[in-house]
Amino acid sequence: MLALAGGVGGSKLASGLADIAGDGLAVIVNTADDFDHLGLRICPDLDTVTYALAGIANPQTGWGIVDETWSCLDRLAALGGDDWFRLGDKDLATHILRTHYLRQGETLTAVTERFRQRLRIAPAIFPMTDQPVRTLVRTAQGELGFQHYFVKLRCEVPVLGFLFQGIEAATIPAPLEAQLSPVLHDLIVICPSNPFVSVDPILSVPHLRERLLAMRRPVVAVSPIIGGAAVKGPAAKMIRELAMPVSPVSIARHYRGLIHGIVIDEVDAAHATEVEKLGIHVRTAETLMTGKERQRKLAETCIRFGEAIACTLQ
Ligand code: FO1
Repeated sequence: MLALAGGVGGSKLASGLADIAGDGLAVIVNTADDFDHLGLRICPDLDTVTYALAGIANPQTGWGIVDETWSCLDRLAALGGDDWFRLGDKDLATHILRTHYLRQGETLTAVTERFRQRLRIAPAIFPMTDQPVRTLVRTAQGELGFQHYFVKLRCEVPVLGFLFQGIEAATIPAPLEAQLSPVLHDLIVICPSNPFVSVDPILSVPHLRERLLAMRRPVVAVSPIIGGAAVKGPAAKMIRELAMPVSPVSIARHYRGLIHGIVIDEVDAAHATEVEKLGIHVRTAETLMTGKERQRKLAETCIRFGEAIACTLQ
């Protein structure tokens, strides 16, 4: 099973899928949120997914490590350093070591694999590319770096669109390339991550979307929009600012041509007919993942849904 994931929502479903599939799961993670901060390479989505799969994620924020302390950040602020991006003491170890290995010439794929092994995580975790790709948010104030927009400006500036700087030169890392095979994976799940800034960068890596389609396996997305709002993050606000209706119909339209089915929340059941008119199968479920049990249940729903779709693809 292959999963495409960005931040917190994606990491939760990835955890549920991992509970069922173990090392049969491979997660492809967005790296366009990555940035260099205080001399360190920060890869928020890779870390969010890694910490979730390792069972050490901070349950309050969804990002960072559980039982975090902030001594370093406090000292940094006392010395006049930037503290708008909150790097916890434990989390810092990841950034320091990753930056060290990258400077020694290792690829991000190799460093991610090192951490996966040390943390005894069963599923494979792949950055979408080893080349630097950076999301720029187009606004009336100009183009803003993603973390500047997301954390520093708290997504308050209206968005006009997005650019993935460096995407043309990005390539699929060889270990990920080897995974894009129907022999290894019978289902592709697009996790309930932000479609514009978490999933689109992955799908924009040259040839990746085509390689997924060529697998001819069921592709199932989970809507990150529930009852006209996003569970976390700015997805709903972005959809509104891009002049689309805030409903799972917009998510289905966005992924049209790639997905065969979409899981929408029970509260959105009234939208099912409109989605089906797009030629996309619909399954309704409880998609709010409050707790391990619900993560697993939603993962099971995706798997069963994929199996039902597979019968129609023969
Ligand atoms: N998100 C915040 O809203 N504020 C932060 O200070 C913050 C720090 C941070 C540090 C490490 C890390 O891995 C993630 C962090 N995030 C923070 C989350 C991150 O900005 C977003 O979750 C993703 O980039 C969006 O998917």
